[in-house]
Amino acid sequence: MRLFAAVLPPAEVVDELGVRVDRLPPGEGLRWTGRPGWHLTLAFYGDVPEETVPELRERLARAAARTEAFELALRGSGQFGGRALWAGVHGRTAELKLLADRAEAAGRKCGLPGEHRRYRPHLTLARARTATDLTPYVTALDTFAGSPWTVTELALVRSNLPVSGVPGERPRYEKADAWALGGAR
Ligand code: 2AM
Repeated sequence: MRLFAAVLPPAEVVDELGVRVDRLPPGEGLRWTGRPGWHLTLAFYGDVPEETVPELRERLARAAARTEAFELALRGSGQFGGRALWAGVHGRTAELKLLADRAEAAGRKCGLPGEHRRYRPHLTLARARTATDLTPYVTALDTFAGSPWTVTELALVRSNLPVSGVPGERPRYEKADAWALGGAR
């Protein structure tokens, strides 16, 4: 199954951002991510063999236990090469990165291939099929400052890719498991 580790912002934080995103023009060629699935990716595992999932869960449970709860807030926006528009992350991002490193290491130790990209905390809002000028969107979201919240858990999320073949249909995300961070007990 296709899995990734993530931090899931609470509903009220998603709603605050949603209000701002609703005011943006839809834009041609932009695929907006589904609001119920908004997340901060920590590590992407791709297709994980069924027999590897128990070990991955165990290692993620340990990674969560070793990491203290920490505070974050969504703030501002940015883009990756005109291909992805995202909301920015503010607050204890060093702790977020540490959690991402641990989540990635959990996958690697299970033998899952992990591309080690430089970790850039972000919440993807839209993707563009071709390089697009996303500057107006980034500018419009510049003043966005969401309420801070305390990250208390590490989630394992299952991504169900669309099977209908309908263009533009989005993957469905489903929380498969979650573990309390060490300091959150
Ligand atoms: P993104 O927010 O930067 O796009 C589920 O697909 C999540 O895993 C996405 O939010 C995506 O992060 C992240 N991800 C990282 N590497 C990926 C890859 N190679 N393929 C698909 N998703 C990936």
